[in-house]
Amino acid sequence: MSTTTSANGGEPGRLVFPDGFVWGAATAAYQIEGACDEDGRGSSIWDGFSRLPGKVADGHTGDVACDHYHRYADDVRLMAGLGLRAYRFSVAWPRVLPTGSGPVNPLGLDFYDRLVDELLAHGVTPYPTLYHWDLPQALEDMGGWTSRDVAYRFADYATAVHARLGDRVRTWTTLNEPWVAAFLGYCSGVHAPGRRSPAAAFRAAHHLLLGHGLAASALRTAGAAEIALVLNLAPVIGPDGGEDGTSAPVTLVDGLLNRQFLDPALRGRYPGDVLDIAARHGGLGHIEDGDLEIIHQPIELLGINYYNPSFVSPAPGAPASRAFPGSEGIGFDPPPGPTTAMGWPIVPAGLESLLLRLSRDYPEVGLLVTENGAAFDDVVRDGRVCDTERIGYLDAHLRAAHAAMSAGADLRGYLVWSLLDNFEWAYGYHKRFGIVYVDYATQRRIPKDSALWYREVISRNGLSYGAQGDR
Ligand code: GCO
Repeated sequence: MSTTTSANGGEPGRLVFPDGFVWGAATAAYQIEGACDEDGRGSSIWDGFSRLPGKVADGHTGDVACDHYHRYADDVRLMAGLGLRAYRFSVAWPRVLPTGSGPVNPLGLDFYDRLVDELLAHGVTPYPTLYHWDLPQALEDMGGWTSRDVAYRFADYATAVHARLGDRVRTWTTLNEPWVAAFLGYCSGVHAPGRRSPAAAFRAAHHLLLGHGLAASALRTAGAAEIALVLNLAPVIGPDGGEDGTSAPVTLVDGLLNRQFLDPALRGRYPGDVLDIAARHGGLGHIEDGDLEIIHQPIELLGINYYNPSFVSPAPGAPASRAFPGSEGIGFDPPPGPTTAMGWPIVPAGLESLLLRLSRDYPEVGLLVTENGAAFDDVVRDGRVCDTERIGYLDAHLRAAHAAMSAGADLRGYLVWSLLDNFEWAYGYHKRFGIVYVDYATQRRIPKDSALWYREVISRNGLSYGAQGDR
């Protein structure tokens, strides 16, 4: 993929992306499918966790969500109508293997068969993610990701899905955000399975990476053309505005959030500073000889989920963040500035610097923005959602991505998070990230102004100059 992009594509006032740039949107199974008890689907850790009092806002669950399991054909038509070229979705492990292993549930695979065929019939390329946090409960009952065996079960599951879909799916993502699965799921406990042990989190992180390597190897053997790993990455910015690892808070948080996953997957080794922290929180007994060779499988794409930088500063006496073991004395307060409805700072430049860092430090892998987007307090008025803030957010981040590409970043595409408003984990349905509004009472879909704007961007393969929306 050429990364040279003409600044204006020959026309005054335009910002053009390379031919073949992949424009799409992303979702995840538990967040949109619903039908949690249908066609043989087994229970996932999120089915149980969302039913625990106080874990999810107002007791919301994924039982119905966007009812995508039944409405997928209409949703695919909606995608095609917006001109999407790619759709990133996740396969629910408990639909395919209800207890996580053993015999395949054919009805579960049938759904993804139908979905892939519908996408291809509408010219939309499927980008399945094999794990987006909905671990079968039966495997959690055996230790979940703290159990080394689950990594091997994951590779078996990946093989089963590829056996059904591999003739039509080219690009396979193993994991979505192993840091979130491990450190929000097993350390802070704000995500399923809700455990609160730093030692468990480091074990889970390692076994997730091991599962990635085992699955990548199995997929490659089965003939997969492209393999990706999706990470939630962020520039870590110190009080002086710097990102380099000169300050201890920046080094620690960058190591735990970014390099703990980038280096094993792309360099075949853990960073020494991360090993030191893990050794102090439960030890390194879970890392066996040969594991890093298994994890370090060649992959074609690094998926980047970018929302905002992580801001850190010395905070003497502050307790450790529950998600960052060893972060005593570190503050995580962003500087004043515009935020989304999640309270996340809006910093498009962070995407540019992240893409340039990844290109510099890990040049052997292509890049794909697999999630970028924002929640805002959307309101329907006269059948329309005028989400100018979201348009501004997306416009600014696409400009940042374009600037990184112009500086040499090998960025292959951009998938907006998310196609639909959906179940935002512990926030339930209170946070709307979609470019398409979902009225959960009626399941009616309303393309927001941002969807119509994105359709224009895709059709032009670029942006107009100046402030967003200038024509
Ligand atoms: C993530 C997950 C998504 C979230 C989105 C907004 O990146 O956290 O992949 O499932 O819904 O990022 O938080």
